[in-house]
Amino acid sequence: LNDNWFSESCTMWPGATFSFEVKEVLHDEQSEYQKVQVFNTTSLGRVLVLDGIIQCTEKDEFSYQETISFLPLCCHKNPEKVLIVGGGDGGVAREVSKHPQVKEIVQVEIDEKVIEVSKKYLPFMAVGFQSKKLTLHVGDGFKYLQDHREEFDVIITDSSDPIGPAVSLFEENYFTLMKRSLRPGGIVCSQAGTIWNDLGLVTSTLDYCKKQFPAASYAYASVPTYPSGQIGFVLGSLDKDIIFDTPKLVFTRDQEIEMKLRYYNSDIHKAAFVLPTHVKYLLS
Ligand code: AAT
Repeated sequence: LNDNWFSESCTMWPGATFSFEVKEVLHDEQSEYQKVQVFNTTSLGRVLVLDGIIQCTEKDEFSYQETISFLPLCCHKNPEKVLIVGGGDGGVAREVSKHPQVKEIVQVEIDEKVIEVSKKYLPFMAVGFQSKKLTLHVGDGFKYLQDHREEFDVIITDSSDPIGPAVSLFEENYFTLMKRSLRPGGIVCSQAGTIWNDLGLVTSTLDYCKKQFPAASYAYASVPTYPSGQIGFVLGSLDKDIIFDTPKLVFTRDQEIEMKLRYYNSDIHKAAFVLPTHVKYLLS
């Protein structure tokens, strides 16, 4: 903190940084896994920061949480049982629990402190933990998958960046484990960095996914407070004929309102897979 301004700096995107003005430090603590901070800010509402990296802001968290949830859910013909890895703020659980076909959600978050702090300071996301569909475990997502076979229709990896506890979630073995834990026709969707700052990470994650799944693709959403203003996702499917960019389930306007969707709709779904020329062929 310099003159009440916080700057997000990380070796993953050297030489440039995003900053915001802090009104109040609500929480600042080193957990067993990472430094956990929550700020109240002048223009972004409340902000969760882990090891110096912005995880979500009250202003734009919905675009990330809705996209990482509804891209895979709406590509699946009947996503009854869903696994969320990470997502300790509760935002993805909040979105997944809205989906009419989802009956059961299991979530595995490694850091109990993130859950506790989110319940206290970020109730607009932690409301997701109140879902009756949800069973929450504290533990390592990688280890959890080692003990679960053919159980889930969709696996969403809402992971922090590959520094610290999330490193294993970006390895090829993780995609092997996810594949084994899916039911027939299953789909995975993982946070996978951006084409602007992390092209190496995007290509390696997509390659691992392609090696394990007969169909794989990359999509992105705009999130102004993430590095480069966007975030990407790698999707993999056991169904080789899947068409990722056409949702199987299209929400009506009434459903959008009832589900309080602020970013995701069926046009956004299709657009999320449209890539700029300089990466279109590289990532196809
Ligand atoms: N909902 C958007 C916020 C996140 S949080 C990512 C979560 O993943 C954190 O709570 C972290 O504790 C958890 N996590 C990290 N490693 C593991 C693991 N091995 N098993 C289970 N949970 C884990 C995502 C922010 C993206 C930031 C982009 N720059």
